[in-house]
Amino acid sequence: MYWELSLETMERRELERHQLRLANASLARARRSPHYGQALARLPETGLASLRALEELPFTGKSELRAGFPYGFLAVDPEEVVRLHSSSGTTGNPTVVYHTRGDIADWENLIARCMYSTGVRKKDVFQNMMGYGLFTGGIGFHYGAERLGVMTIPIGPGNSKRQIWFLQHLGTTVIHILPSYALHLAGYFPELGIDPRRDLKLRIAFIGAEPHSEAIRRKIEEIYGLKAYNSYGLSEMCGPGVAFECLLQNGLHLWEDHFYPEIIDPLSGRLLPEGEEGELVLTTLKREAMPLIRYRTGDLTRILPGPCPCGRTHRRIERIKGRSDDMLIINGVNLFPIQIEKTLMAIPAVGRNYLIEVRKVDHMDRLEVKVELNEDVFRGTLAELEKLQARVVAELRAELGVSPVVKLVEPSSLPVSEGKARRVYDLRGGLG
Ligand code: DLL
Repeated sequence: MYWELSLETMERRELERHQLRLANASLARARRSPHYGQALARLPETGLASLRALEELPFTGKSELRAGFPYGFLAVDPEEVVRLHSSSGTTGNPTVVYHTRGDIADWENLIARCMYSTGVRKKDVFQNMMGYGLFTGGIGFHYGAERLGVMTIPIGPGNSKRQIWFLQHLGTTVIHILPSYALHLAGYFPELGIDPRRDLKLRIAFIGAEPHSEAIRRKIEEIYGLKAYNSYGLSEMCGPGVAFECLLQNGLHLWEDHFYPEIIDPLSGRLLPEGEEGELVLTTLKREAMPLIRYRTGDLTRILPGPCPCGRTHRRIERIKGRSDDMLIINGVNLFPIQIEKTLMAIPAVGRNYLIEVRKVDHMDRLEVKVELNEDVFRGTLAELEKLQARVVAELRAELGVSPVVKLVEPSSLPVSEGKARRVYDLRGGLG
């Protein structure tokens, strides 16, 4: 079950010594970049005496990355760079991430480690439905899968009927897919007369790149008849392959021989005691082209206590709750979109998609939730639909502490995109 037994199961004290050596080497490399040359000027040449001393160093945020565009974070001779990826931001300079040949090799190996740990083997057929190109989901997984030696179909996202044709005729056993797209794709099965559990050979899905609740995971598993593993990553660290669920699906092992995690209070920036929820901060331990020190991911999670029975010693993070900048404040009440998803998905009549809109009405915030229904429920009587609507309002109110306006809509009527799902529209202007 282990791709790299000694690294994955390294005894904790040894792992921490290993991390300290790697962190000091990473700091030395980082200082060759214009940004860290300045930001870390006061760091002694001998480096850090302990991992805790990292706490004294400044954070790196997305705004620094943008300000450093295009080469402010490059720590190697440009000739050493073999690839660039860019993350999916929409405003300002893009954030670009450079890779040396060594970075690519490490990344491939991490993906192979993740896939292998869930039981993917050479005999599998792997259909990669994530976007190829600047986004890291497609290419990142592609090379990892080839490294493992599994036949890889680089189909990318979209063109749903063709996806299903490939699933069926090539006997695909493993897919990599956005959770929102997995649910959308499922909408095509009835029309094609396909029962995925009966007619397809799927046994494993890797889902990630966007927040999703446990209920969505279970729904995907149920529809397709497979096991869906949560995969977390971000372009700034490499892409997918930063943290990954093992067979036990009880949190995501963060690969600590490549990344050093800290959890901070997103407001004060203070380090939080182990086990508390806050913003994940990562330091790269091996990256060459663009090492990042104390990078604020914006993602909210916590480190789960205790070792995992799978035998891996790398600590686990909890499923990402959202981004610190995702939080909605509705008439003073704070809430996260994932709470809405969790509540909706626990109601059996609710279908595969939903949308959240917030706007100002008479100076007050109005939270509106559009909810797709299941095919059979949608054809119910008006009285049944009214009863269901009242139930959805009541359950959301109980979870959120605010009362939403709920609109029940037809199955497959809400917009879907080929990329990451956009489910929250804050229409309050600058004040939201
Ligand atoms: O989304 C890398 C990736 C590709 C991960 C494929 C997993 C699978 P970016 O486009 O840079 O990279 O977006 C990174 O997406 O900071 C999180 O906010 C979010 N994210 C990624 N994975 C998860 C996940 C890729 N499993 C940003 N659960 C991150 C929740 C996730 N959010």
